[in-house]
Amino acid sequence: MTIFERIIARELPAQIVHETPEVLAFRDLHPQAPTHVLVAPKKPIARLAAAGPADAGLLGTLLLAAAEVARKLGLEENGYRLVINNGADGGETVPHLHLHVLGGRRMEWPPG
Ligand code: DGP
Repeated sequence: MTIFERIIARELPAQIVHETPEVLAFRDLHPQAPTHVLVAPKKPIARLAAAGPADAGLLGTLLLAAAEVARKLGLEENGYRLVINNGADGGETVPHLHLHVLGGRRMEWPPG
């Protein structure tokens, strides 16, 4: 069981900012921006590459939940960044699909 599954099961504490029947959003333990929230499906999909056609609706739900989190946390006006780290070179450290919502500062492009 991953850390995120344990957070979703309420076995580990987290600062939850948004919840729906399919999605949980909580603050990142090591924030990389003034606002840094992780939006995860409750269904344990390891990473984007492990999602299949049956997950298409859930992936859309995840994106819309990220936009809702950004709206709720006041990021909409100045903007924000969404990130998915997929696999080792992508920087993935927790093998449970999640979107990073980063905001509250100007992001650089390209990322380092
Ligand atoms: P990634 O590298 O994309 O797999 O992102 C994993 C993120 O999860 C990373 O930014 C740090 C965060 N994280 C790791 N452990 C915990 C935890 O126990 N609680 C919370 N809230 N975040 C965690």
